[in-house]
Amino acid sequence: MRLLLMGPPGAGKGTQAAVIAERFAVPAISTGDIFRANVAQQTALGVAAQTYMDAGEYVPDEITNAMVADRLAGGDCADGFLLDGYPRTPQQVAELDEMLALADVALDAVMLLEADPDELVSRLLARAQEQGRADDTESVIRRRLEVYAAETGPLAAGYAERGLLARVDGLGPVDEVTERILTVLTSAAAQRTATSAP
Ligand code: B4P
Repeated sequence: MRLLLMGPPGAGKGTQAAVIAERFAVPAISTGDIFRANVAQQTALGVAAQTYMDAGEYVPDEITNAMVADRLAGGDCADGFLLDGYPRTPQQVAELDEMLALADVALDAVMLLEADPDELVSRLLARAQEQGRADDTESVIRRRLEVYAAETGPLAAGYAERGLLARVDGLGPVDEVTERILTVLTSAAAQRTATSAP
């Protein structure tokens, strides 16, 4: 399975990605996690990304696209992957399309986790208390939500036109959200098997 998990900050992408990836035996690739690991180690990539992340802005496309291309070239992605938080801009969508076309593979499904802004802010503020992430202050959270609405929200329409988009309600207990996603993916997997059958 080749899957995308989209949704605003705090919708539960990272939370759900781990479970789904395990269920489908594919690597979960979170651009946010890769950036944070690089920031923690102060690599050149981390230094380049940190200012943007701390301000709630997106890291520039050239940096993000090169990082994802490199990660998807890993042998563990040959049979599938779950991309969490990528693509987030039209240029990232175009670049991912090109990467997939070059590898002669296609996406199976794009899941869009949805939740209302008040819930998102309260989840992220709760996480700020638990984990102290630099970008989980209220003003930066509000900025991340604005950037998402302006740049990433509109991308869903393109995937809907391709027949790939599944909207999933991200409200409620984590297990229930997982069940909703698995229901969608099980039917996508069945469809994939049916269309690839001789
Ligand atoms: P991310 O790491 O992707 O951060 P995020 O959008 O906040 O999502 P995250 O996965 O952490 O949170 P989740 O919703 O799971 O990105 C961080 C930054 O990296 C970006 O702002 C940007 O600067 C940069 N970046 C990343 N990708 C990029 C790209 N493609 N292009 C450019 N820049 C990029 O969970 C949030 C909280 O909610 C958690 O505490 C969780 O425990 C809780 N939660 C989850 N599900 C819940 C539920 N059902 N009920 C209650 N709480 C729940």
